[in-house]
Amino acid sequence: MTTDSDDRASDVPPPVLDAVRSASRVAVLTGAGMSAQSGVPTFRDAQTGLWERYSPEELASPDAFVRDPDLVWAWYRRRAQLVAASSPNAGHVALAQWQRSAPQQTVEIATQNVDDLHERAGSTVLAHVHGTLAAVRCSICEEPFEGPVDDVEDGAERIAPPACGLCGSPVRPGVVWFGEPLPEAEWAAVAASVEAADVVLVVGTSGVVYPFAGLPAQARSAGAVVIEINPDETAVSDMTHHVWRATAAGSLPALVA
Ligand code: BV8
Ligand code: ZN
Repeated sequence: MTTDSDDRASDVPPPVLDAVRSASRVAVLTGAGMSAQSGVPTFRDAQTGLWERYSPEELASPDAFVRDPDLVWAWYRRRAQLVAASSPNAGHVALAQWQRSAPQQTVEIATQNVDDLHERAGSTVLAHVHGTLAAVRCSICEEPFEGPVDDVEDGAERIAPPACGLCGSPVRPGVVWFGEPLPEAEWAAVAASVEAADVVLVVGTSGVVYPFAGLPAQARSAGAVVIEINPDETAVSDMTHHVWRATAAGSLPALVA
C-alpha cells in the first residue's frame, strides 16, 4: 500500500475543508485514479500497462466480445487477477474510516471502478455504475456464473471463457460495456445521492465517460459544492467549485483526519 499522505487537516485547502466539515450529506464519485496507488492501471495509462496494443474502448464493448471472446475474456481475467493481488490504498482506507467515524454525516460512494478495493477497505458502496469484475454471467441467457474460472497464464493473450451451465453459451464479465445501458437501480441511486448532497467529491476520474461524467454538472445545478481531487486537469474541472491537485492517497487521509 503506497501512501504519500500527511494525515494533517492543515494540508487541506481551507475552502475544501470548510465545505466538507459543514456538510451533512457527502457524495463521493470515484474513477480509476482512486485505485492507481494500489497498482491498478488507469484507463489513461492502460496503454503502458496491461495491453499497450489495445485501447480499453476497443475491448470494453459487446462487438469486441462477439468478434474475439477469448481476447476480451483474457483482458478481464488479467485485470481481475491484478486486482486480487492488489490492496486498498490509504485513500480507500480513509473513505471507509470516514463512513464509520462521522455519524453526523452521510458519506455515499458511487464508483465507475469494477474492482472491489472500496469494499475491501471496509466501505459501503452505494453503486458500481459500470458493474464489477466479480459478477460473471452468461452472455446469452444472463444466468449468473458461479463456476471456477481459470487464471490467464503469463504472456497468454487469449483464454476461452467458460460455458454457461444452463445454455452452454460463453460467459462474460458482469461489467457495463460501451454502448450498454447502466443498471437502472444503481444509476437512480447515484442520481438521488448527488441531488441530495451538500458536497460532491469527484476523485480520480478524467470525466469523459457518460452518463457518469454528467454528474458534477448535475450536482452543481442541484446546489452542491463540487470539489475535484485529481493531480491533473480533467474534462469536468470547470464544472467544479474547487480543485485540489492531489492524489487520492495523498489527500483523503488529511481530509478525513
Ligand atoms: C451508455 C466498465 C446508453 C468496463 C466502462 C459521445 C458523446 C457522449 C457520450 C457518448 C458518445 N459516444 C458514445 C457515448 C456514450 C459512452 C461514452 O461516454 N463514451 C465516451 C468514450 C465518449 N457511454 C456509454 O456507452 C455508456 N452507456 O451511454 O448507454 C444507452 C442507453 C440505453 C440503451 C443502450 C445504451 C456506458 C459507459 C460505460 C463503459 N464501461 N467501464 C471496464 O472497466 O472495462 S468505462 C471505464 O472507462 C471506466 O468505468 C470509467 O468510466 C472510464 C475510465 O474513466 P476514469 O475512471 O476516469 O479513468 P481514466 O483512466 O480515464 O482517468 C483516471 C483519472 O485519474 C485521470 O484524470 C488521472 O489524472 C487521475 N489519477 C491518476 N492517478 C491518480 C489520479 N487521481 C487521483 N489519485 C491518483 N493517484
Ligand atoms: Zn446461458
